[in-house]
Amino acid sequence: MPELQKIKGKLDPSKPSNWIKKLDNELLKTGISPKVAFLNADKNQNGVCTLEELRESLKNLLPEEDMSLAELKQIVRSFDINNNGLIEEDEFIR
Ligand SMILES: [Ca+2]
Ligand SMILES: [Ca+2]
Repeated sequence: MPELQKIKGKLDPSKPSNWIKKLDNELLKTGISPKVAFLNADKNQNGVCTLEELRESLKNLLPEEDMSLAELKQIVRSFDINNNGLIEEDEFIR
């Protein structure tokens, strides 16, 4: 799962994020590909994933985890190559 490795690599290593590991396990267990994960997260199917959509999607995958806004922003930033605050499909898949 190289995309998740990418997230892990970019997160602040001084703040261990347990839920990323759990998410990794969850995706492996369910066999969801990054593309499918993105399409699921993109609720209104407009080709971009907002922070809010990401939060909903992660909440569904990991209902017991309470992710902070700061963590979510960090994830969006780690993908957001053109810095518009949104994750486009090709930013997520690449
Ligand atoms: Ca969307
Ligand atoms: Ca973007």
